[in-house]
Amino acid sequence: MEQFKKDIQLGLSNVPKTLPSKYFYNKKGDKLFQEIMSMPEYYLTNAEFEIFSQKTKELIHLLNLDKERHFELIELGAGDGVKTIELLKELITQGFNFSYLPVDISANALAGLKEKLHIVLPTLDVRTKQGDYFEVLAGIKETKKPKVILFLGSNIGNMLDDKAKSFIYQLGKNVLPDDKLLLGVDLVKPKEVVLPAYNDKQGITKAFNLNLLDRINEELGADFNLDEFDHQPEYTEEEGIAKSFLVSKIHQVVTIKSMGKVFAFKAGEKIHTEISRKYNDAILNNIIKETDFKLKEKLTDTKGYFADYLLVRK
Ligand code: AVJ
Repeated sequence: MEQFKKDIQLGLSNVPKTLPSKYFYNKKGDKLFQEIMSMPEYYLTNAEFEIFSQKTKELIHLLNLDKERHFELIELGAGDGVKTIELLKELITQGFNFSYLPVDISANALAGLKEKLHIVLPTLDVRTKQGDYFEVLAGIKETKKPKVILFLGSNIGNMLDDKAKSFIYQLGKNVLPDDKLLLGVDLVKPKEVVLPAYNDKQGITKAFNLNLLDRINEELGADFNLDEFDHQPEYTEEEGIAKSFLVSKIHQVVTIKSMGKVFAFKAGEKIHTEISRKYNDAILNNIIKETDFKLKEKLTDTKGYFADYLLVRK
């Protein structure tokens, strides 16, 4: 709570104003994100699900695991686990010996995942961990077991490149020489495909973005009028970064009671709430060049929209 308050205070004092996207995921935000993943415009989930369901055996082969050795399958930002379950099932069928350690910022999502896994894969050893990615990094080192780290769904796309660099660098410092990282990323493509994914006709993404203000209202006693803000996504293929903004429709002053602060918004003033970076080999190679990892292989969907990159230690 204190951290939330600090982050909001800092973001709204920035010029231009920002709010951290990690705060999208409260109970209502989780539900809206579930809806986003099933929208026709949001191609990312289907594309990666296709890879996990159609290329499962190839994926397992690439991971080059030893059936005789117990390993840990750690998933950062596991969410509902729908894609991962495809992999988990096949690993079990093939007789691999492993534990599944899903990590997520949302305790709510983790509880749902645990319950689901208990039903569909009752023999699987599952150990959930709540926290943000950076918080759980150090804990990864605790065991000397071989590890496969999954970071799927283009979740890394919420980080600016410098942050992604330091994250993968840190990850490299916290794993053993044979450990692997499977990184699922959305690929750079024309705006005709990308923009609708962040600007759906039903307004689900808009509600997802606005929920951030609703959460500040509820948890910090603010008086944001959600009707006076618009959702505005931006993307150019040259830059390869989808950006989401909330735009104040009018000049207005918002009070955040628990902080004892007021924030003024000009008509047309934007709050930057999210980046969703898109990648290709060159962009990814630039991000990992100073880390212990190198690209080994990539699996893509038939449309070539999405890629799961296998990274191994240099
Ligand atoms: C969960 C971070 C991958 O950036 O595409 C979806 C979140 N935001 N629609 C993304 C999101 C708006 C999503 N990630």
